[in-house]
Amino acid sequence: MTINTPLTLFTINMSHYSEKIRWLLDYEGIEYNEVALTPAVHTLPMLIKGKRAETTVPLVQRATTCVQDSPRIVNWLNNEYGPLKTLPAQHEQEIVAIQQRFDEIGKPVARYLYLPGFAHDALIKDIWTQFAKPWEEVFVRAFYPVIKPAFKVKLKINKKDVARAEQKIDAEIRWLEERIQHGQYLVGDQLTVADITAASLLAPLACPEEHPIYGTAEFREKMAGPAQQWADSPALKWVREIYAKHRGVIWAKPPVAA
Ligand SMILES: N[C@@H](CCC(=O)N[C@@H](CS)C(=O)NCC(=O)O)C(=O)O
Repeated sequence: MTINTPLTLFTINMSHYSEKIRWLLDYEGIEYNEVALTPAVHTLPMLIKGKRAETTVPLVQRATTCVQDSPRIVNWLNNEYGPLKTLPAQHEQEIVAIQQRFDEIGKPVARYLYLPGFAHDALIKDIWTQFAKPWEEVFVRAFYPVIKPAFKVKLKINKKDVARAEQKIDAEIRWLEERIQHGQYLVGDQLTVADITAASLLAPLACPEEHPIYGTAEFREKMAGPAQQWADSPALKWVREIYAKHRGVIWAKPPVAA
């Protein structure tokens, strides 16, 4: 197995953790094929491939090697394809610490978006089935009335937990605002994994136009509506600037269904 063996990135279209790794691969020029999984149907393949009792995306696979969990994927990519230009050794500790802090708001951000989002079932079903095979589309649409409440319990989409999520997001947005007063990049004078993590994990709130889902008018209005409170904050403006400057075309090579 060599570096020339093709890399596959398993994602869910709307997943911001997936976007983090997709962006990293694009920026580093590491070739990969993206396989977009349909929510709910993703569970079993990710459980089996990840071998970590987790069902999450992103997951990368090269031949028989599978790596799940975005910080573990960053490490693995650095070892196998590195040194990554976005993980300069002299700043690695600091970058990894910032990566960790923004990885921690991924779930609060999802929670915060789905509370208003679930008032728009047609939109959620359309997003969830964007890359579905015909049978998956039938399955997800038919079982949506069961999948939705299960998802709400799993992701703790209830008023109390969403209120906590809002506080946590707000605190990180304030932290980011303070940090970017010292320079355009979070660490050093170039784009690093710290910037990619912060920008992609906050992207569903910032709605950068480069993103094919977060950038749509419908997503902005129906899912990110309450995030309007931060829309003009320096932090979310920074996210949009980093996207405009460093993201490039998303899905230049469109993902395929699993
Ligand atoms: N710690 C993980 C979190 C990934 C995560 O929560 N992914 C979400 C999508 S944004 C997911 O796969 N949710 C479905 C599930 O948990 O089965 C990482 O950094 O990769």
